Amino acid sequence: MLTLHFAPNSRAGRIVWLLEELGLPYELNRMDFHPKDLKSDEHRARHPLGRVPVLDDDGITIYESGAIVEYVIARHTDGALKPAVDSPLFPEFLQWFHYCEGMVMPPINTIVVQTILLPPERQNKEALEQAQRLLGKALAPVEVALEGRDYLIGEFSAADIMLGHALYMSGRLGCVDDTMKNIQAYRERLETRPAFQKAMAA
Ligand SMILES: N[C@@H](CCC(=O)N[C@@H](CS)C(=O)NCC(=O)O)C(=O)O
Repeated sequence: MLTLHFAPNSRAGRIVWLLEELGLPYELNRMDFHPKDLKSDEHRARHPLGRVPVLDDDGITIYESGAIVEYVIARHTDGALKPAVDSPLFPEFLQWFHYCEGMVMPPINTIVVQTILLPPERQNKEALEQAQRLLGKALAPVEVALEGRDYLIGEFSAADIMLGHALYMSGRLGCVDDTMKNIQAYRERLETRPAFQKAMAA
């Protein structure tokens, strides 16, 4: 049985979205997004930094959302939501899949720290503005890639679960500027997917 260690409004939503898209049975271990749960000895035994998501697959424990997505696809599907290695879509799939945690999430993390996590007296306006500029730069190629396409590689794939979730989070933080029309339409398209809605309601 797959058990997802989960907290709301976190990257754990990606994994719920994935499992719902795939129709796989799973259990949720719901925790609060709070140190009392995430930094407990019990959860640190699963993830040394006390973070989510963590997946447990009958005693196999794995963390890092991208790795979990890859693991579930490899071990629990017949290659769903991922082009075959010899497909012309494969390189682009890999690129956008990893672009998410590599390029888009770092400035989002800084924005969250500088607006939500730090008390106002410790917030740094310069760091915030730099992260906002960086995020704008990181999203520009995504805006271009989505021109004339419904999804990042054309068809819906796990890259949309990674990057789409990041864009959803950045939209909620008010970080996607109004000029990025393709990204806005893409987010709205993703938000109509029943699996996405179930995941965000979890
Ligand atoms: N790169 C990791 C990031 C994991 C991560 O930072 N998760 C956040 C939630 S989105 C977390 O657990 N934060 C709790 C904390 O930092 O105490 C992944 O993709 O799984």
